[in-house]
Amino acid sequence: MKDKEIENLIKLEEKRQNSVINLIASENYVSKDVLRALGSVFTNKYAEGYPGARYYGGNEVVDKVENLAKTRALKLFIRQPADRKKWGVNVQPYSGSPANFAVYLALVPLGQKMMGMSLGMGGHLTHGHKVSATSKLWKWAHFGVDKKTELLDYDEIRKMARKEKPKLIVAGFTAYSRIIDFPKFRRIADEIGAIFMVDMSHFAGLVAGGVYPSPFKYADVITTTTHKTLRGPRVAIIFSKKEFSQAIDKTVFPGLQGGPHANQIAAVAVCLKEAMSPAFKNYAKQVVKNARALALSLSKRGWRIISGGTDSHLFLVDTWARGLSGKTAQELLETQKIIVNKNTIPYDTRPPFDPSGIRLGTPAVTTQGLKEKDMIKIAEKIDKILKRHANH
Ligand code: DSN
Repeated sequence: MKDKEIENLIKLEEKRQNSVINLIASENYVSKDVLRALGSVFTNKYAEGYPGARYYGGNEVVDKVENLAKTRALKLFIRQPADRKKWGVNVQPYSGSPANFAVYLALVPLGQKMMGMSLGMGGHLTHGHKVSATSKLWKWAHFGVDKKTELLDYDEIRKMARKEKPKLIVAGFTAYSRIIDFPKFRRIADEIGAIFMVDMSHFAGLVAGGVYPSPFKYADVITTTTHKTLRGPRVAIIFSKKEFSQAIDKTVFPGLQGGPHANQIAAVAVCLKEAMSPAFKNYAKQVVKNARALALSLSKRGWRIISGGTDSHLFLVDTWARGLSGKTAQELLETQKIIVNKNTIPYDTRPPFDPSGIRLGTPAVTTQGLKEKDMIKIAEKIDKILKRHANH
């Protein structure tokens, strides 16, 4: 590179990424092929519109890329070709937040009510958190987890849905480690005539790998980012039942966005193909095995795991139970090159910038080839660093 300052910073970040144990649940390491597509000449091209109907000339190649990404997205997540015909897919959202925003704008009149998991209990900013624009433009009802089991309580969710009558229910999480019962959510949505949306951003790679239930039989709309367990670039995909697809497409473009990022779409196509491979299925399996091994090893060393374990790629540790705030735990671990993020735990009494827990995830370390025996070593290391500062 001619720009030595940036080249140097890229090298430094490469070095940093290779020298740490990365347990951030929403991060991963993409393949060289995904990087190649991201850094390709597709970044030069404007392509407002959709394949075959663009506002700029010269899109014959970009059309092929976008169509390929769409075909691969449907093929990866929907086994039966006949079922694929029932779904539309949009690969243009710049990221997860605009994807969710586009769905709401397309399907729920402004000012109406939606329902989702609160951020503090494990949901997401765009599921109506108070500082998100989603809560300024729509009303929200929020469910959490049961105080004792720390699991979703479907009877409570049903009661809330019947009382609040939201137009749309969103199921998805950034910090809930258990399997979501999609059939139950579907039944609740049907009882009140609500649209059922799943935000599978965190666990999309696990669904693709067959180690987490697929929401496709139950949801009306499914959004996902592509850079977490799916191990692709930082964009998003919206799947929707055909009856909703036209409204969603119009909302993504021209409603919310201008030109799609063709280099990102090319990179998504690459990651979707990679996720169809047997190697990816093994990867997804190992991600969950590793998360379980790490949670179990920490639990054996006296660290309280929220809900007692995990069925996915992540889990929360209640560090405050031993007198360490999440922020302190994060900082202590970082001094020893273990990277995690502080996180609220259900019913947290501490503030979000210094909450009671940390979130750990295994997508990135599994990409690096680590297995259960390595998780035990990481747990030992975490324990050694934290217990010196714990109150018991
Ligand atoms: N910020 C992401 C996460 O870390 O889970 C979700 O958007």
